[in-house]
Amino acid sequence: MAEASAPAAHDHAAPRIWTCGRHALALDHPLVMGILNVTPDSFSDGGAHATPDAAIEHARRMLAEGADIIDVGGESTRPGAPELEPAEEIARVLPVVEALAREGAVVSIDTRHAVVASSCLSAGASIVNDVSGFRDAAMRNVAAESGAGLVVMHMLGEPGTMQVEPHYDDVVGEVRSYLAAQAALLESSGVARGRIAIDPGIGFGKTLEHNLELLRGLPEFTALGYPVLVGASRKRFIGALTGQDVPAERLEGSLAAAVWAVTHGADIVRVHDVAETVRAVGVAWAIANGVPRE
Ligand code: HH2
Repeated sequence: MAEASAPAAHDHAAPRIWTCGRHALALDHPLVMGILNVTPDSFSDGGAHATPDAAIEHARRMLAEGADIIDVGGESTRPGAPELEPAEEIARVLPVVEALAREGAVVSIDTRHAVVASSCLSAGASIVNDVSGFRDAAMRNVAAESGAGLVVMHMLGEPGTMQVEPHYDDVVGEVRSYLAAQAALLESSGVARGRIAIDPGIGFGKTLEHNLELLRGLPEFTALGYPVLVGASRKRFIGALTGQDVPAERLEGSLAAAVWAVTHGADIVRVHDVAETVRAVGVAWAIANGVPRE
């Protein structure tokens, strides 16, 4: 009789690939996406990298620390944040995207606006990270006409109102169905399946308990077959658990969440503290899967 098999160790021979424009990202180890906010009002590091030179310098540091992807955002999506004019968003992000792409970095553009996404793709970005999950038909067209990687995230409603008494009957089931439907919509618009990653959208219209349930339910997202991205870094639910009001002080909780995520099915973690995350996740991954082959 066959022995009950242990959880599948990682198959080094055939890594899954996330196709992001000219980059084929192997998912044989967790990828770290470094957050680059080119905004005066992000919740976590508001204004620290608001000029192009400061932002580019910070991105170079994150790349040196082991970031696989740099996620450039020009519009804060913190709860209640005002919506930005796309022209202003483009003015903030474009010089940064251009410079980093020219240096060979895998650049993701974090935007809800089709015109911003298309300008940044022309400037060399390889990934479109849309917190509104490609709800906008114009955004799906930009996606279909490009070869870019796409992050489809779940958000309940809009940033202005998402935290007003969010309710689900079954948060994991509902978020999972939404992501599956949005990914199918992209595929029916002509996007190759291998370009799509999904993200349960920690903090986007979720209570503390919803966030915890989503993290506990990660294997259900992995089961959809798309790479799974998790963005928990410095978020409010961590502060709620640790009693820390200042986002930049939430390092240990952020590392715990990243380690949990990669050991429960996440392929990509979106983080502020790259060096610390690379080390923490590297150790957790080695325990779970063995040492990656060079
Ligand atoms: N979280 C934020 C922004 N973009 N994208 C993805 N895919 N997943 C996330 O969880 C996610 C995201 C948070 O927004 P913001 O308030 O701008 O803060 P920061 O970018 O510093 O995390």
